[in-house]
Amino acid sequence: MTTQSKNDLRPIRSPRGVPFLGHTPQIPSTNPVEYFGKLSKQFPEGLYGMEIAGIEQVFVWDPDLVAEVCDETRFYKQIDKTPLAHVRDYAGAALFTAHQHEEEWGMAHRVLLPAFSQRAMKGYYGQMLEIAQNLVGKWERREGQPVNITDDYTRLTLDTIALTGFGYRFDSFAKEDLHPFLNALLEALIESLRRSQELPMMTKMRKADDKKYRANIQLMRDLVESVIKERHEGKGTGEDDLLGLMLEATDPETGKGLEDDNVRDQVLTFLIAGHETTSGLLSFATYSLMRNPQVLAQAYAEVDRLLPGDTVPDYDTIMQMDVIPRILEETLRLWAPIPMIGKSPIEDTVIGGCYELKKGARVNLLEGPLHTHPKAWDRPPHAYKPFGNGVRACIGRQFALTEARLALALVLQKFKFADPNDYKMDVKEALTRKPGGFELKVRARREHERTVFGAVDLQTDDTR
Ligand code: MNH
Repeated sequence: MTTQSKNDLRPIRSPRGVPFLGHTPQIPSTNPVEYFGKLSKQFPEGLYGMEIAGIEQVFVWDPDLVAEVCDETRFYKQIDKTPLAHVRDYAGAALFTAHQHEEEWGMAHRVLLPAFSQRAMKGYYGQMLEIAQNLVGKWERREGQPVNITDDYTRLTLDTIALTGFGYRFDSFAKEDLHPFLNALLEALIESLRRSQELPMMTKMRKADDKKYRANIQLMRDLVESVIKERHEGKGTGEDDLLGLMLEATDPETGKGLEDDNVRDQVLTFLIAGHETTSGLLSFATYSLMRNPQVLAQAYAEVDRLLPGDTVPDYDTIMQMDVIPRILEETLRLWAPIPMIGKSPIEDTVIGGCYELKKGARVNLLEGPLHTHPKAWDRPPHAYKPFGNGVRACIGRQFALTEARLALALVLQKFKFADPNDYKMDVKEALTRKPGGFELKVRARREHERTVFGAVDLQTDDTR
């Protein structure tokens, strides 16, 4: 960057605030990111600043500004002063919430990366399929009754990461209620978010909430302890899943293994990060398909072509799909399950040639406004960030996409959906977002509803 004269600098504009209290009083206690997204419409320059709980924050979504913020020589993933600083109360220095400078991040990243290669996905596939078939089984038993789509996708994704990662069975489809772990997690996430938006003084005054928060954290840790204990007692070590790797592997760079407490925090992190977002993705995808019957018809046609009759999908078939992955990508564009990520400049810097950011300033990248910005169409590399950026981007991307492709393919092979209550999107934000109260009726597809492909059709592209 060339030297900047003071004259080139322009102030970052702000919505009107309250003297002394900044913008804190106007932040809604539910769905704050939705609110930040609405405010973006008032600032065509693609960024604005706000003071929340005494912290200056800058929100950016213009693709050119975002491209600068994604330059890892200038910006890093910010934990301090973000909700993640509070998520560390239970996720510690595990992958998601570790500071870039903490040794724990690099160690876990190096040890776990091989477990997330596309090749590794082939190894998890059988277990992914087993859980997806449990979902199908439940919906077959519920034929004609309303099912809570989001809750069932949550059962699916939680059971999948627990089984593939840790050999642990939640058996969520056998139970009427969601596992208590999920409620504890939801409440803890909401509390973390709330703490990041209020002055510490306010947090201290909410004694009962604090007690509840600690109890929720304890419940989650107890579960993780039992997952680890089961491994030590049962199958023993030597499994080549995530837990096996974390217990056994030494980091090539430091020559050390992961500490016990760190393994505990990683297991909890994977149970959280490995299910929340993918269930949101599947829920938003199903919602979007209900609203786009032509796309739904294309998805059915793809499934009927690749999985005729009762064909059980194998890994290669899932990888050959085209329409379903595009539906998932588009869903991630319009409904990114993690709607905002935090970055900070390593040194004082200037973005867009005129907006000054101080070292360590908190910069929030707004996914929704970024993904729908008119410039997004001709700025591809940095205009689509549903999995975050750089070394701190999602490690579980292939895992999520493999699991989601399979689940969507299987439910479309088997079911038709009906929306008798005309569901209106009601986003619920915790750290991730999901549709709230999303119910549909499901019923088995009949033979005549399946797309019929003749031998000729199979050889041409225009089978629709
Ligand atoms: Mn995931 C980081 C989105 C599925 C495990 N994930 C991130 C980030 C985003 C993200 C965005 C970066 C956050 C930040 O910068 O603060 N993740 C997703 C989405 C899906 C998803 C949209 C599904 C769709 N993630 C998964 C799955 C797993 C997983 C599945 C595990 C099996 N994600 C992680 C971990 C990190 C992460 C671990 C932290 C990586 C790191 O910082 O090194």
